[in-house]
Amino acid sequence: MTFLVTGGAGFIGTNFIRYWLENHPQDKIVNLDRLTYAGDRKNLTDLENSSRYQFVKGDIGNQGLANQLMKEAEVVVHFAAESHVDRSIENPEVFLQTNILGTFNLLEAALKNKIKRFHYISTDEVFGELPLGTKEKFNEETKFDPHSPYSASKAGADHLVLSYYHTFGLPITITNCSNNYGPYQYPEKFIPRMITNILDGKKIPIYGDGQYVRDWLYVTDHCRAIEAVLRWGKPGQTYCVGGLTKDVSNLSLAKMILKIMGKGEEYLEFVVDRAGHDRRYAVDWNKIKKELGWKPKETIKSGLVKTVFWYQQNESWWREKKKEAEEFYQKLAAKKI
Ligand code: NAD
Ligand code: TDX
Repeated sequence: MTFLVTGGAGFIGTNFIRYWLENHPQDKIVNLDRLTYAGDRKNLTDLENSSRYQFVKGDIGNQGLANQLMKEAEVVVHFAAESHVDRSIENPEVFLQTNILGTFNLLEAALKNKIKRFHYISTDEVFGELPLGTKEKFNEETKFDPHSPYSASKAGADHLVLSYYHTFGLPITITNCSNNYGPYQYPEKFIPRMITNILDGKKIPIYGDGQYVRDWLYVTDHCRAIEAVLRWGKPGQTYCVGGLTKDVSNLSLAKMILKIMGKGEEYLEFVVDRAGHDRRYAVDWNKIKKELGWKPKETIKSGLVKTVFWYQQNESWWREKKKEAEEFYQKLAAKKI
C-alpha cells in the first residue's frame, strides 16, 4: 500500500515512518512536511535512497499539492501540526491555520481521491484536565473541554474529522494519545529539555509546584497503537492511547531522570508556572486493549533509559535545536515580566 504521512519530519512522524517501513516491507510512504522549526528532513535522509520512501516539502494547507499526493495514496496518516502548548500561548494564529484549516484541506482532498483510510493523530489534551488525587481518567466518551489554544485547535480538528465520517462517509479513525517521549523529540518538550539541560550541567525548570501529572507514552508504543488501529480499527471510531496506569508527577519524573543520569536534586529549579496549566491527564486505554489487543510494552523506567541514552549519543542532532528552544523560552519569560 502507499501511504501519505504528513508531518513525518517531526518527532512522532519520524518514529512512525521508521517503524512502518521496517515492519511492512511491501508498503511505500510519501512524507509531506513543511519543515517548520520542529521538522528536520535529516531525521530520515538514510531512507531517501529507497524507492519505498519519498520526501516532499510542502504545506498541508496547499490544496493542489494535497490533491496531487493523494492521487497516489491509499492511506493518510496525519501527524502534521503545531504541537507545543507554550508556543500556542505566545502565538496562537499558526495553530489555527495548520491544525484546523490544514486538516480541513487534507479532508477535502481525501474525500475527492477516495482515500481508504484517513487516520488523524490527536491528543488527550482535548479533554481538558482532571483533578489531582482522583482515579478519574479520560476515555472515548469524555466531553471535550480544551484549555489552551493548542488543545482547542486540535479539538476543532477532531470534530471536523469526525464530521467527514458522519456527513460524507470518509473512512476516518482518530487516536487521542497522551504525552509521547523518545528519540527525535524537539528539546522544547519537558523530557528532552530535562535530559539536555542535565547533559549541559544546567538545572531542570519545573513549572509551578511540580505537582502536575501527565500520562507518559513511549513513542514506539504509540506507533504500535496506530498500527493496530490501521489494521483492525473501525472507521468512525476514536481510540484513547496512554502509557501508564499510575500517576507520575512532573517532579517525580524529573527525579527519575536525575537518578538515571546519576545526578542529585540540586539540579531541580522551580520556575514560574505556565498560563492555564492543566493539572492532570490520565488515559483509560481499555478500549484499544480490549478491541484491538494493544497495550504498551515499555515501562516508564525502560522508556526513560532508552531516551536518555539516545540524547547522550545524538548531541549533534539536538544542539542547534536546543539553542532555538531556549531562545524561545527566554523570550516567553521576558514577556511574562
Ligand atoms: P512535532 O512538532 O515534533 O512535529 C510536527 C511536524 O509537522 C514537523 O515536522 C513540522 O515541520 C510539520 N508541520 C507543521 N506544520 C505543517 C504544515 N502546515 N504543513 C506540513 N507540515 C507541517 O510534533 P509531534 O510531537 O511529532 O506530534 C505529531 C502529532 O501528534 C501532532 O498532531 C500532535 O498534536 C500529536 N500529539 C503529540 C503528542 C506528543 O506528546 N508529542 C501527544 C499527543 C498528540
Ligand atoms: O520546562 C518545562 N517544565 C515543566 O515543568 C516544560 C517544557 C514543561 N513542564 C511541564 C508542563 C507539563 O505539565 O511538563 C509537562 C509536560 O510539558 P510539555 O512537554 O510541554 O507537554 P504538554 O504541554 O503536556 O503537551 C504534550 O503532550 C500532549 C505535547 O507537547 C502535545 O503536543 C501533546 O498533545
